[in-house]
Amino acid sequence: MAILDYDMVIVGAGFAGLRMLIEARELGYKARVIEGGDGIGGTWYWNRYPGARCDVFSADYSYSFSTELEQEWRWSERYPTQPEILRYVEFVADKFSLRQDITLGTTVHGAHFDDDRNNWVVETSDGRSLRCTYFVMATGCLSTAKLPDIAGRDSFAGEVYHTAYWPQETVDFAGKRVGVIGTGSSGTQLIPVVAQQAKHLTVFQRTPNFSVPARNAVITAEEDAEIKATYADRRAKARNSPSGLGIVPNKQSALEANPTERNRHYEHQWETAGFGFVLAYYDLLLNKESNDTAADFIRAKINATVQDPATAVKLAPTGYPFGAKRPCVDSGYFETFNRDNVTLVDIRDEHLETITPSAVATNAATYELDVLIFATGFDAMTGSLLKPNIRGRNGRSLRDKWAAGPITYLGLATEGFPNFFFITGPGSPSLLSNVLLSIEQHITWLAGVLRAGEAENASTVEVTAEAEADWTDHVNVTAAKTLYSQAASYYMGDEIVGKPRVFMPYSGGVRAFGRKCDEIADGGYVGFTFE
Ligand code: N01
Repeated sequence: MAILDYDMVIVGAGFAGLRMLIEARELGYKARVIEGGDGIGGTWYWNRYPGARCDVFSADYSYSFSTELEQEWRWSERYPTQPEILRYVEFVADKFSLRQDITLGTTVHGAHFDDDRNNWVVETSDGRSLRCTYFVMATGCLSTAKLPDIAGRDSFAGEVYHTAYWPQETVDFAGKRVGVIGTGSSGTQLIPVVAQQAKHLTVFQRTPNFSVPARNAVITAEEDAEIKATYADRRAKARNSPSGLGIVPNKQSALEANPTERNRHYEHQWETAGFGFVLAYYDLLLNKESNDTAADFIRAKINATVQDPATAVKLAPTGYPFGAKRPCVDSGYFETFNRDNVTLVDIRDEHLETITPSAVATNAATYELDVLIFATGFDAMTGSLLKPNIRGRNGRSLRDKWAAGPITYLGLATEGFPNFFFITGPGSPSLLSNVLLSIEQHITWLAGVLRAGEAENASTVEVTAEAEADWTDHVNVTAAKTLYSQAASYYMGDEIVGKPRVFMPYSGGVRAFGRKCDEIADGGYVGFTFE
């Protein structure tokens, strides 16, 4: 008999890892969380760049498992800042005494399934090997930051930052020439804040993004009381909605509304909906002609906001449907380009050639800088799952198995890797949903799988090749009905040169996904083997 260190080892102390730890305790397991950072919070520990906040309503981007927690915590804004979310995570960790089961500052290099003993050996950066029954990667979908492959990248001698590895100390931009490469959600949040402080800001944009206004606001005492009185309803609505945001999509097609009505509706959504703008009509992501109406509306807004016509043209997204690449939710992004101290460089016109010790150079000009910020995103969805060398039955590596793209059952498990699970992995609604809701759904459902395994005295829980092939096929068929493949995006693996081009998240929505999971559970966890 092998001696087990833990029943479960969980990688990552972000929202998913902490929630998994709470569930593991409920299951009666001895569990350990291994976290690479020197603090808990995952995404919200690392991404502390100026302007960082969530674009999901705070009350929805919160745990639902404890009514006491819901009643005790008071959110101050609709869209909470990174420091507020981190305070929430710390509050949860203290309230539920989680810290004693978390090891910080330690990464997992690799893990292998021991075929003889039916358990996992997890290798950590402090040289230890932890033996456990269940191995769970709760590493998040956007946690392996990506640096661009630009000649001379590492030669810059000034201050260099990546939004996803922002230092703890305040960065002072006053009197400095700052360059930002990247205009996704992180860049879009950071740019307006840096522009207010820097002597000059140069933004290097490759693909213009669709962005809708956040319309953030303080949550008043009355609103807080209302939120607290209606949490149960709110959660039910969220679970019953496609995105997990509780927004009921408009049942009308954009093409059914006449242009005046449609414009009025878009105006209303623009003022109130934030990310929900994408649900203004049910078919915006299904029909290109419908999508064009929303895309045209947003382009007109950009044009009306940005004073310099040439800059407005550069900022207007074209060539891909609205929503097919993750839209941004901003606070004063387009207005920032009306400032005298901000320059937009469109690197589709001016090819970005090299980074030197003091500048970023294109084929047209050299931009001298004191500070260079990479807002260049992540190796999404599979990056963190494939970083450690994970080997399943007979030493087969996950990297080999997923060489042509991830194959999973429900985004939770993969055949040949018994007792191994990942939270909001490829094949689950993950990045297309309110990820907090998806995390909790995945974890509570996984608990049901594990209980079923225990009821059968099984030493391994594994998915079948047939179940994962069918599910992966369903994920592809569902995505093929949408416009998602018409954009180069991290949903499709386009963010990394050479990454297989497959659509990774499940686009059928959290409601359909939840129902499918319930159906599988009711059928006795069809697609799993318990041995
Ligand atoms: O990363 P991104 P992000 N040369 O991949 C550019 C979540 N999030 O950190 O579009 C030049 O979106 C790249 O250009 P292109 C949210 O899910 C949420 O901003 O590939 N440029 C793009 O402009 C979000 O979607 C919140 O052509 C290069 C940018 O870098 C996700 O995290 C806040 C380049 C990367 O954008 C990721 O956002 C922040 C190169 N070689 C983040 N390589 C909220 O909740 C990349 N780029 C609000």
